[in-house]
Amino acid sequence: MSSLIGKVVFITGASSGIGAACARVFAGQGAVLVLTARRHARLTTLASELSAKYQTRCFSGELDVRQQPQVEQFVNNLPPEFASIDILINNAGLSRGLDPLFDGELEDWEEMLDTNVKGLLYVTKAILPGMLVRQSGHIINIGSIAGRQVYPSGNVYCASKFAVRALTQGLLIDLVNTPIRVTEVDPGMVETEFSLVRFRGDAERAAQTYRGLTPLKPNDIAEVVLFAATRPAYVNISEVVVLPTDQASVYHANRK
Ligand code: NDP
Ligand code: 8X3
Repeated sequence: MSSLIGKVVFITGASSGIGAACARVFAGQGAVLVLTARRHARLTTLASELSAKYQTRCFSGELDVRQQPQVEQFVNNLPPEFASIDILINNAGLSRGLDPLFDGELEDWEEMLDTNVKGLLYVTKAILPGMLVRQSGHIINIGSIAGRQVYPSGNVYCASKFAVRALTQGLLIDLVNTPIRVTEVDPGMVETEFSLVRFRGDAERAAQTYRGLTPLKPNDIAEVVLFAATRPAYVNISEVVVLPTDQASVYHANRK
């Protein structure tokens, strides 16, 4: 296992779910963290927890990945000890609504595509040049099984995750002549705030997503991300699908 001690890990969407779990597992391995999301208060709380538990050096900042100039400025103005990013975890993402395409809301479509696709591109574009100069780095994108199969009313969310998959594959090809690694981790159902966000705070409807089955926990995904990040430099885990045992595909779940 390659050491993460002192490696700088930049995480988008670290205020909740999979992103926060990644922060915890990487902190446990001695990494230095840049925690970003829009809800800065949550990041401050997480940073205090990690510094008390692991003496982690954390820099946290409010960042909306949809705002390209803000992303560029944020990355270019990181304090020197956090500026040489070794690992980027492109995790920020969301779904809005679950409706047939013809009933979809324009603003929901914009939000999903702006966050999941353009946001990932903006952050990558801001961070990758430094990795190229240093000839070192690892970009880990959180995709989804929704980027491999389309489910009813999943239309635009699925399209955004299919795009993440295409971008991961494109990056992998474009970076083949460099030591920079590119990984995509595609989870099935993980119990986070994802469904609460999708259904705009309707907790009862969100809970239905995981009804009668045992979903993954955010930490299950974080451990897979950690595994990919700690392989020897000549090994690239290019893609991993992680499902709950109770889920076989977007269409097949074992609900009791
Ligand atoms: P959560 O809702 O718990 O976390 C989503 C994170 O994304 C939050 O930290 C949120 O932070 C951040 N985020 C959303 N919009 C923006 C934005 N515009 N700028 C910056 N950060 C943003 O959900 P998950 O942890 O489940 O989701 C993480 C990733 O995992 C997403 O890409 C999702 O698509 C993917 N995924 C989730 C699955 C699941 O079943 N939960 C399955 C497969 C993939 P804030 O609101 O503070 O900005
Ligand atoms: C989240 C997984 O299947 O609920 O990406 O869309 S799913």
